[in-house]
Amino acid sequence: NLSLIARPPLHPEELPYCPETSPFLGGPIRVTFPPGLTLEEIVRKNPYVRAGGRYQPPDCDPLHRTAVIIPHRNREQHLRYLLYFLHPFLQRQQLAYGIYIIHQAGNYTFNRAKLLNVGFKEAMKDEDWDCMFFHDVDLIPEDDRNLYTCDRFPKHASVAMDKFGYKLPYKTYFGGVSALTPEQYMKMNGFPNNYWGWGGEDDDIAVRVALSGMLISRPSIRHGRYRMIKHGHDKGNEQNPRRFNLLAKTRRTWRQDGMNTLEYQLLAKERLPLYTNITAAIGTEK
Ligand code: UDH
Ligand code: NGS
Repeated sequence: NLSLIARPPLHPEELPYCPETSPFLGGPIRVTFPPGLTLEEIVRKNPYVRAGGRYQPPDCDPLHRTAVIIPHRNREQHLRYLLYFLHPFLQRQQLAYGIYIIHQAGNYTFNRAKLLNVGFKEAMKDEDWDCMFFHDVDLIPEDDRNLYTCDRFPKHASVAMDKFGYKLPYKTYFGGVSALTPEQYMKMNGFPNNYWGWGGEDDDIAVRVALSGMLISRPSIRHGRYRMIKHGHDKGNEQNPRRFNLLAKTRRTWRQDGMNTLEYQLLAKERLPLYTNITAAIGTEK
């Protein structure tokens, strides 16, 4: 029956698949920071976003399901700006997505990589995501052709940040925004749990990618552009003096520290209008 074969593929709810390239992409985005922005305003501007910061294209069956994991403590204003730009950005890409904020409880030294491990674990309990975006709260993407989908290899997305003159600061830089499939993530045993304070954890992650036999994939320098919201050093995230020693040992430690040794206490998981808010107690340095 030819008429059946010729019809676009339908999923059970009778929607056609979304196209390979979204018709809604607009390219470069003018990123400025409107004063007095409120969460209510962002909610109003994104009527299709559901509780927990979840979205599905209304008129097509998405080809990709992406969770965005954002480590967070005490950066409420940055968070508002990121949500303001990120929700419409992801919708223009016709993705099914969910946004997760991983909040470190207490005042102990910040641990970005461990929070990302917590985010991975908690997001995967919700849904069979096919791509995880690990996203600093202060980086706003400036071009929607920078697709929030995963590649054959772990992807480093923030290749052109304004603060580095829109180029990589060094060849193996893996900080800012990166994306892995759950398979890639598990293959490298997730991220390290033992980097407390600023610096080095992103380099450790890049080393893990290589040690587990993978390469790094990157968008083009034209598309992977980000504007960083200017800020000073955070209290509670001082430079980690141990980072160089830890990095020197990654080859010996990556199989013994990571997803397979992750321990934390989930204090709250709230489905807020624009994101799922996860609060975790992640302990202290041994
Ligand atoms: N983060 C928080 N709260 C903190 C610390 C870090 O939410 O107290 C998160 C946040 O998502 C941030 C990410 O962790 O984007 C990375 O931390 P960072 O922004 O401190 O790292 P970055 O390298 O900045 O961007 C370091 C301070 C640079 C000061 C420059 C002064 N001119
Ligand atoms: C490297 C850090 C990275 C950091 C990068 C950019 O030196 O964690 O600088 O820093 N590695 C070590 O400290 C071992 S930035 O210019 O954003 O402050 O991401």
